[in-house]
Amino acid sequence: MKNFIIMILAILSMAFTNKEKPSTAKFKVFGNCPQCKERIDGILEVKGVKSAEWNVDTKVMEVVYMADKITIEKIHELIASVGHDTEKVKAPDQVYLKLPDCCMYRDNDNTHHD
Ligand SMILES: [Cu+2]
Repeated sequence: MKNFIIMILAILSMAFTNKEKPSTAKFKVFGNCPQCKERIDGILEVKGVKSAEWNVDTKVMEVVYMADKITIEKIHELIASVGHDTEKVKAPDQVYLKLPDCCMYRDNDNTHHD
């Protein structure tokens, strides 16, 4: 009986330590201005993303997410879906071309990444 209880406790503690911890990812997202920031950070207000903070100056996105709820690929796709290129995923032209003029980062030599 004592062994049985120890076994149950061992299984329980394993179950708890196996709980997913948040992952942090840092990658480049292309954009220009505070309006871009709102758009980029806003699209990541989804289940599985704990926090998302894009830096307008460095263009670096720092995202904290739960890898069991959302994949990093999906995060890149979400950002691209609102018109912003990431390191991995290019935004569709038809979405990009609808961005306000101030957000047209592909025309800006400073942020051009080709
Ligand atoms: Cu903008």
